[in-house]
Amino acid sequence: METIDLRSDTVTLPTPEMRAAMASAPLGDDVYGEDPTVNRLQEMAAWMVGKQAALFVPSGTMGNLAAILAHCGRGDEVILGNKAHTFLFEAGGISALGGVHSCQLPNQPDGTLALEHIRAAIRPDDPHDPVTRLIALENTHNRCGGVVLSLEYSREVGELARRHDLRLHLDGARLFNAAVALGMPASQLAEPFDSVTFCLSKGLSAPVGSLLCGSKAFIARALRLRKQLGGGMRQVGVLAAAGIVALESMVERLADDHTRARRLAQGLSGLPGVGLNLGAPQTNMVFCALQESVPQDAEQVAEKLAQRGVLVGVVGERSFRLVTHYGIEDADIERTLQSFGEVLH
Ligand code: TLP
Repeated sequence: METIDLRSDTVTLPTPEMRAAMASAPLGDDVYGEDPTVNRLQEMAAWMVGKQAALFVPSGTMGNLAAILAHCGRGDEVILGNKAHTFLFEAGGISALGGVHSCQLPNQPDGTLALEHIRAAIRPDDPHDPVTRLIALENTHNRCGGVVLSLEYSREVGELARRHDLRLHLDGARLFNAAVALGMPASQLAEPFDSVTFCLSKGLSAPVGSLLCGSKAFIARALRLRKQLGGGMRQVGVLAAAGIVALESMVERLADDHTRARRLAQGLSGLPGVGLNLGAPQTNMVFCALQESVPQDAEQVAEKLAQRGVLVGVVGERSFRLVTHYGIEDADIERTLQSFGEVLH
């Protein structure tokens, strides 16, 4: 029985084309800036996101960390959401390693931060206060259900940031999911931001790596920070080669994941005992919850699903996250629905 792994799109394996590209990639020492494959990936990424330059980093976490440290000094403040990945799941790196203070605003169900909340959080010039330096958004927003932030909203936050001389960073781990869902180039969606992180190793299916994109001066600062964080890699073109294939051939395919997520959500909502706790999926994530009538909790249900070869993410006492990705086919969705039906019967 083949396992259906819906825990995350991070579980994707490289495509045969990626493995072939990795085996034959021209290489050099990237700490000297001499890996031609890395340089090519960085140029492609910068172009696709509409920024002057890009930096290959080992993970989305390091991309966000280097970005926030490049924008903020010790004691400076970043405004972000209380459901932001950077706030919840990056091990507090911005404060542990950068001394950056965070101001957490409530994420609205649509993944946004209310403009009036941002406005009220911007500090006056007062020696009692930390200096507000940065606003960080997330698109798609993971914990808000994989929802898409609109370009209009991002522009409004961008204007607010500029009026107060603040920088604006995007955790765009799944920026291409957002772009495909909106039918818009990623460069347009990224336009209001000073810096953007996006990941190759999620729906784009490369094995490792993320790109941090921004102005040349910003990327020069981030390069030094990457070195400080131990992220200077050597013949890393072996990984960048897979990233190039990901950007060339895996972006449009994300639409299939979105279609399958909708089918999964529709099927789950038709099962007695299951409710969609974050509404219909906009991209590749389905969040659902067990209703009161179900005597089992999420861990118990997940365990029984695992016995049937279906792996799901438990994100609360009674709730799950299921993520579609390269490697999940239509038949897997149907088998997942069938397994849920059996376990909840
Ligand atoms: N997210 C992972 C887990 O850490 C939760 C997942 O399975 O979704 N930003 C966002 C929005 C993310 O969802 C993630 C990974 C990251 C950053 C961090 O990327 P990595 O794992 O490459 O450090």
